[in-house]
Amino acid sequence: HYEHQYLDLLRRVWEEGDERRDRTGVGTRAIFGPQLRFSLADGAIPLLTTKRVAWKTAVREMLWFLTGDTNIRALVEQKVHIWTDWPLDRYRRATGDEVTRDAFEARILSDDDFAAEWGDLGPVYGKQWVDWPTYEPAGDDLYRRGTGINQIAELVEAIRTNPTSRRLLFTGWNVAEVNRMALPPCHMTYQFFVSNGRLSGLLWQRSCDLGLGFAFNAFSAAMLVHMLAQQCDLLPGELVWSGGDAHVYLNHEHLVREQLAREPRGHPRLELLRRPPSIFDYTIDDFRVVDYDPHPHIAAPVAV
Ligand code: UFP
Repeated sequence: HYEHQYLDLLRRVWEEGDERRDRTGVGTRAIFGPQLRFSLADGAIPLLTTKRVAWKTAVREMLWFLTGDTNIRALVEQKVHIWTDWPLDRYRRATGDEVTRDAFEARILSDDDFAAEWGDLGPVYGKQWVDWPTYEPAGDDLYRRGTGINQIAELVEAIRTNPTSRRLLFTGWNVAEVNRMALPPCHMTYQFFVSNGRLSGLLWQRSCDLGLGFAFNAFSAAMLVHMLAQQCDLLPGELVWSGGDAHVYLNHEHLVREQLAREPRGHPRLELLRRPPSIFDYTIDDFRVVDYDPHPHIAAPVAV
């Protein structure tokens, strides 16, 4: 079963990882540079079955990235809460107001000015993916803003017209702007490879929270390969997931023990119900996962 690769990695990091302090203060055990491979043939997708994963949340997030939006408001409108903790933390620190998450989100939805000031995450994924900023010389050491680069549109065009290119990639890691992001990209660089009519993708994830992040990141990356393959008249090939710092937070011990005690079950498949006119035109209703019968969800705290 494809999921054993993940479970083996989880076990290895927990048993053999280097225990260390991390940025969040929670503490992790970590190893460096693991790689996992998942087939995407016939709708296959690396969706974990040893716990229920809210895959629709991952779809909504991916579609939000593709719009270029960097404000949490559009996510909160769809009841997606995964990005709220960072702006909430910033707001609490800046104002001393110990507002609850629910009250903060309610205000993001009801108050335009508040959402603009406190809901923005800085130039995170969406901005870099579809509107990477450029600058043009405007005389005397002055520069003016040029037209942004849509890396995703260029990628689709390149896969279609130059499938053997070794430059089929996009990245969220804008060196000049990482300091202004609420969270620098974790799933930072994606590369693609076309062979025998199949499109494969490689994700380089510099930092991976194996207990929480991985389930989403692997599903999202696989889903993106399925979408790109559909748009480029190719079949999906493989997802290669490459981690940099692959870690388990010390307060996720219950999750590790519970998940390792469970057996993977079934092979869920992703169905794209429609072929939209472009990679930017998918909606949540275009995605269906079938044969997904996972073990129950396991709650675990997010390290902010
Ligand atoms: N993280 C993920 N996947 C994501 C995401 C965050 O695993 O998509 F946005 C985790 C990795 C790490 C933390 O535990 O969030 C980011 O912290 P740092 O920037 O210090 O690596």
